[in-house]
Amino acid sequence: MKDGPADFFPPGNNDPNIVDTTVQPEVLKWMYDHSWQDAHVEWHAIRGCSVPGGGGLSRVNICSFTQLVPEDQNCQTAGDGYQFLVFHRHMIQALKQLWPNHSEQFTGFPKFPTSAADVPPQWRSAWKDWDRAALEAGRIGDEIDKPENLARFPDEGTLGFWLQCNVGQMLRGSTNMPWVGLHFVLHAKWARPGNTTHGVNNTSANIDNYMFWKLHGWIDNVWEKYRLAKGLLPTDQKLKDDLVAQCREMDTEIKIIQENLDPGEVPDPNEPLPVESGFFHERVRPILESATNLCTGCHAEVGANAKLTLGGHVSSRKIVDGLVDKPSIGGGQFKLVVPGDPDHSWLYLKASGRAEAAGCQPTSTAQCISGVMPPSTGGPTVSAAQLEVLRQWILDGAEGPP
Ligand SMILES: [Cu+2]
Repeated sequence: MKDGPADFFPPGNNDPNIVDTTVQPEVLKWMYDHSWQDAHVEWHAIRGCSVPGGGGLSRVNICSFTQLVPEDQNCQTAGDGYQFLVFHRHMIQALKQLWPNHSEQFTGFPKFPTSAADVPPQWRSAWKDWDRAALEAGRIGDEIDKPENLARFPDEGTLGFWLQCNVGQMLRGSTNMPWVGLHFVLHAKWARPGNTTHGVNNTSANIDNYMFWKLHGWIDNVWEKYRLAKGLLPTDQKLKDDLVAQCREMDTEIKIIQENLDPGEVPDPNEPLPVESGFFHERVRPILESATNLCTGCHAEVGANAKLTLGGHVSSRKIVDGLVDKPSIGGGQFKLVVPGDPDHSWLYLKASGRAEAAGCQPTSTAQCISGVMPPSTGGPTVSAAQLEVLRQWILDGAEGPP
């Protein structure tokens, strides 16, 4: 894959003055394959559910998923400003992890761009100077670690609000907050009239655009500089938890889009789980949710593959209920778990790589998909010791928590 921006021209028009810049085609394809553009739209739309006509951008009637609608709504609270920062950081980090050798594409402007020299060559001829308010706001961002600038923002959410929200939107109760509107003017500045298929001002496709990541990366840099100046570290547990929460929200939105889920099929992520104990909960479940086996990457609580949930925001009781004496979808006559009989339990057969030899017979409701799980060409990834735990649990009657 190449570095830097990719050129994009509208069909039949190679005028250099109309060229737009996107991320590299490989990245574009990955994002479309994973419904990132649509999920990004839904993420913003679900934060507009409290205003009349809000959520209107949604293609899946996202506001009907009332259990997912955040209390913090778009540009109403500092909490929304904070989520804005965390969510866009989650996207940036995910892309950098996918393409560690091309992270430049997802890295922000090193400073607020103030002249044509600060932008890619494709955009230089279109450079126009900022007005004074925007220029001053950009300077505050670059110098966020100066005491007088730190003092303007009592917390990260207030900073996020200031960076995100539009001209005229002021945070209730805030004082000393300078001009608001940076995120919007940055988006507007790189819009290419007549070439908006992947335009940074095209709400449904703006993440395609190279400048999207430059401007959001700059916003992220400002936030990080603020955090460091305030003594907050990238390794702080709260930040990690908040990033995971945003990752999960995006995943849920992706599943709603890709699998056409109804509101009734999506659990409430804020509903507390019961405190549980017992062999399954303490010994088996951690194997299913471990980072090496990653079963719950595909078998989580929302939109699970093969309708099989092995972890996520769900009680162990519910996981076990979904396994014991339940038919499989890919294991023919086999049930997922037969108490006392691991060698006829599809879950165990799949995890141990013995499904192929088990003699699966397709039925009217279940075909036979006998490859090892998690998918691998080198045999089971669940270790021998872990398989022994799983086997023991089934032999002992496959009990769940009371
Ligand atoms: Cu966004």
